[in-house]
Amino acid sequence: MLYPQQNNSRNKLDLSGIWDFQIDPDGIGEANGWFNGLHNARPMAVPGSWNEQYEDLFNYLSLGWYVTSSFVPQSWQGERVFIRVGSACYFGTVYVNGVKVGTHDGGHLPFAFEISEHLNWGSENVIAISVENELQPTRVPSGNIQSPLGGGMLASNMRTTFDFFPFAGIHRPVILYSVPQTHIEDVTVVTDIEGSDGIVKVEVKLNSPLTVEGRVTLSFGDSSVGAILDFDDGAAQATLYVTNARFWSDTDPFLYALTIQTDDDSYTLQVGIRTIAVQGGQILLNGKAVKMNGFGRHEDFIASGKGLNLPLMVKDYQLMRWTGANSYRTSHYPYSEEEMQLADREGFLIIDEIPAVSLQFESDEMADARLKVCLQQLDELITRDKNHASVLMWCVANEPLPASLRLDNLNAKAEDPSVPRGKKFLETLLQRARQLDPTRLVTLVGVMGGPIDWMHECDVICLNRYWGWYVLGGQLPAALATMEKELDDTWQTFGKPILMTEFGADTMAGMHGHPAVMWTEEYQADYIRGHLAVAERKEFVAGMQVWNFADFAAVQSIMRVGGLNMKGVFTRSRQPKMAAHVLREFWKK
Ligand code: BDP
Repeated sequence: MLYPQQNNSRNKLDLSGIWDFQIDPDGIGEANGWFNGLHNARPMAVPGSWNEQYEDLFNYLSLGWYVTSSFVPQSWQGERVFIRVGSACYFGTVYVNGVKVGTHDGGHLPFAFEISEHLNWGSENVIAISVENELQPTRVPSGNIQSPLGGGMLASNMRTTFDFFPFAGIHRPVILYSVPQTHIEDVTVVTDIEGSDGIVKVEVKLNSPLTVEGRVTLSFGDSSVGAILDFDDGAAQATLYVTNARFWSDTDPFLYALTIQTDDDSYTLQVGIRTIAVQGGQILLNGKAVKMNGFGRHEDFIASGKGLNLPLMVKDYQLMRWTGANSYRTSHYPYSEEEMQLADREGFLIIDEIPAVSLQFESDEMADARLKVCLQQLDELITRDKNHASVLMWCVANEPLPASLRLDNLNAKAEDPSVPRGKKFLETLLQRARQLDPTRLVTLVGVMGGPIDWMHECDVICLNRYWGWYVLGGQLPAALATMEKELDDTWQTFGKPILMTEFGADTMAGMHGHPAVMWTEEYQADYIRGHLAVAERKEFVAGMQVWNFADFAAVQSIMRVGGLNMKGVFTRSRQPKMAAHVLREFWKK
């Protein structure tokens, strides 16, 4: 799905701003024509979650209506016009001038509907979007089911299965865009390396099965290489050779501009030439071993919730660089497209994850329903992000949970029917990811005590481990020894690169202790120093990703002080804890 852009053949109108908003807990809005205007509206920022914009909406997850109006220029008439929503959590319905134009299931991914037939050209148009984020067992991520890890510990007032606040609303820009009647519908770019030369393979699809000629050009400074695109049945391929190419990497994120030109349309993408592979215990970027050091993160901030927040995004990249990080995982859902563009430009190595956090497989029926959702999410994610140089890996799940998992007895799961059911489910996703994109690595992130048998199809073994926090808390020497042994055993089992995708300790900024006890800044610093020191001795550890970059909103519970998960090395307002300096000591060397 191409990101909208403005050029001579295309137009783009960003509807970000203050919209009218009204909650609809009884679901009466549609019958009463709320799509034409709200009778009791209050202002609401788009993009943004509604929960932290008003106290009374903090815990509200049911239906809410957004209405605005937009002038569509006369000059757009004759073009095809679409409305595109970057993300609505969880279910969105779009109306234009009173007509329902489409619905979309699932958060964190974009969707678009053609609205050409419903527009008033050269005048105002009423745009309405209703959104609800009810926690439901068959949604992904799921809510309102029992978690094997004990729902009450992580979530008291909202029954999530996952450990972050279920922010609701329109989280990313709503855009009106126009394209020509015959237009470029999709572009797929795959790059390769031969010696010092770069190879750029381009596939282009038009929206109609035409036999026409177009052109593709790759430019860098004053030079360019190009090729003819011979469209047959609306599809064309070309291969470009770049002698002495400048390869994209975390240390030199060089991007070329790739432009597709047809008689009617043109589209430009930023392209990095790079390869990605694994060999033994190493991840190879452009044939050379690279470590993916950094963080698990969240899209989360005061007031904006999960809404796109551009200054915050720039600041977070600067802070990550300050620690020496070069990588992160989009835990636990796809991040904004703007964020992926910045990762390309700044040279961050991304593990790109669908919203499949804390999947459960308690029955065939439930597993089938969730698998359907996950397959759609994977499809949508790969369609959206396949051309980003920064994306090295697709991650199909975070901490899928066997029904019998218990943190106090990590081995008790013989005869658990959710184990084979889960294996089939996860392997289906891994295979689908590989089939949709054979050029990238595929993985899933395993929970402590989860079946390692679920990971055989992964290219990289991703482990979330809390030795020294949830298990062996306050006993760092024993915790680190157990962690080291587990790493060695896992390497023996798989012979594949291992990434620690989570390890961390809740820490109240400003709390100190000597000796270092749990929750103090000293404990978190020692905990992270200990983990990084072990990892340094293991060549097969291909990266360490601390949980978490910053403190983030979780659901209220006895485990989350002030409703926050405090495992950040930065506070929620982005001030460093002692541990952030420890990261610099290791990653800036
Ligand atoms: C892991 C989850 C993550 C949690 C973290 C924690 O993947 O979402 O926030 O633990 O407990 O299990 O802090």
